[in-house]
Amino acid sequence: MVDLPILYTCAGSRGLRATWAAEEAGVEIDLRLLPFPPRFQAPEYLEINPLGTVPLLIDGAARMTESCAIAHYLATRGGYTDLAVAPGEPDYAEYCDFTYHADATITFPQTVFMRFVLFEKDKGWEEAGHAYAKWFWKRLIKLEQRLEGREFLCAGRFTVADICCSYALMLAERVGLDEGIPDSLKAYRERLMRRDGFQRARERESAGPAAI
Ligand SMILES: N[C@@H](CCC(=O)N[C@@H](CS)C(=O)NCC(=O)O)C(=O)O
Repeated sequence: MVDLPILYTCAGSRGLRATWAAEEAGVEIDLRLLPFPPRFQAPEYLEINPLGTVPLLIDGAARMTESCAIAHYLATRGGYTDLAVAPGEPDYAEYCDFTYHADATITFPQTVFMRFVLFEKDKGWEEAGHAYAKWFWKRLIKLEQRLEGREFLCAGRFTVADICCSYALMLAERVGLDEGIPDSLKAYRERLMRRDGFQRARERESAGPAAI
């Protein structure tokens, strides 16, 4: 019997990028849903991931803790598929850039907003948290401009770069950051959420408690 890659995640967390990529790529995974945040709600998880963060992918000897890297890995695990852009193809550079951009530049200010405004209200950091909300909205300019006249970010097709960036737009809606999202990006998000692969991923994650 072949061991499946094991994905530890919390429903609706950044791990949705990985669950979604697995569905789109047709890669079977052993999905293990944890309560959020695992460092407090499932402290035994720290033994397998001392960071305490989700997602974590274990595939044989490989262990990965970055949602965008996991999404790309699942899309290319058996060789390049249309879900990734291969070296030598047009837009390969842009594919790499937007896949990294998603978490490093877009989700980063969102998580500071969530910590300061939603999770640790009692610390008196709310004002700073709202400044991070504005910073997040300003940073959407790159996505907005790239999608002018395009349905998808790269190579004229749906790829992991879309999964990674659109997750940030979905998170924004859930945490009260939707007012600064341009209509064109809302429409992009709605289009991607209608995909069968997204619906299946969300359905699979619905078996666990929601993260946010
Ligand atoms: N850059 C990492 C960040 C992982 C991360 O911070 N995940 C959040 C959930 S969205 C988490 O686990 N937070 C709980 C904690 O830090 O204890 C990624 O993209 O996967």
